[in-house]
Amino acid sequence: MANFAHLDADITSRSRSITKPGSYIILTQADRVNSTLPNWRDTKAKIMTTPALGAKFVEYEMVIQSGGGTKQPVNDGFQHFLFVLEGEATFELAGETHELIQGGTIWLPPDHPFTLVNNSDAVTRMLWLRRRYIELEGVAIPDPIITNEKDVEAVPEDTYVEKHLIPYDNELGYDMAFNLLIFEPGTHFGFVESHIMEHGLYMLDGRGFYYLNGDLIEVKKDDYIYMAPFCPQYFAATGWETGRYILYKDVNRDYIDEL
Ligand code: UGY
Ligand code: MN
Repeated sequence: MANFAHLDADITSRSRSITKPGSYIILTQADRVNSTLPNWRDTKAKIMTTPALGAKFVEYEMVIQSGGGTKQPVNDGFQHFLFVLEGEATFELAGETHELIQGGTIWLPPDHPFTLVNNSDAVTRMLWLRRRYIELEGVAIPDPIITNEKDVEAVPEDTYVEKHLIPYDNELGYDMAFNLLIFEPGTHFGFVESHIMEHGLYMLDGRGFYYLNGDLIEVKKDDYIYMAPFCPQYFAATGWETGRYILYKDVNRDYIDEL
């Protein structure tokens, strides 16, 4: 008989994932499952959101082994956001190489083929989001962004601070935001939000309570949350550590294309 002794069978305390389509999902790291993506070698993709949930984007946690990465340039016509959760990666765009470390942040407009390889000895984990770009007549498509969250200034936002990793506030060319929200323990939102924008949320540090559409759920580092449009949402940071999460949302468009 196979020996499963190394696996934790404590299902009730281990599984905290919830799926409420049309509302939200919580997908914990322990409950995520590996997929193989055809264009990636020695890499497992944990697919966290797709249109199967009603979402307009696809988001992955990519786990890239030493020597792993893209087999051929990613050239799919979508816009891309990449963020280094852990480890290092060599990113190549238009013949230029960039060495990414933890916190490395990339935004690419459509039609900017890139490669990404883990040349280090350790595993690299990345967040990757792909979405169709919505062009605006008369507004130029912005250039790629290659930075690190550590170099982005935090701005005050109600009861917490946040870093706008994509500078969408002053630039209609961007139709997505990726903000890094930072909460001191004990701080919380000033109100329960409900809005048209979808969210993909990855907990980077700390813990807290998320109120989602009537449910109050404890969340912590490495949990993932998808929030559908108009899912009422509220966060309160608990624990002893500063809480941080990175949050996708759609911005700067008026949704009439969907009529
Ligand atoms: O900007 C936002 O929509 C953000 N305050 N929402 C969230 O963190 N759930
Ligand atoms: Mn929100």
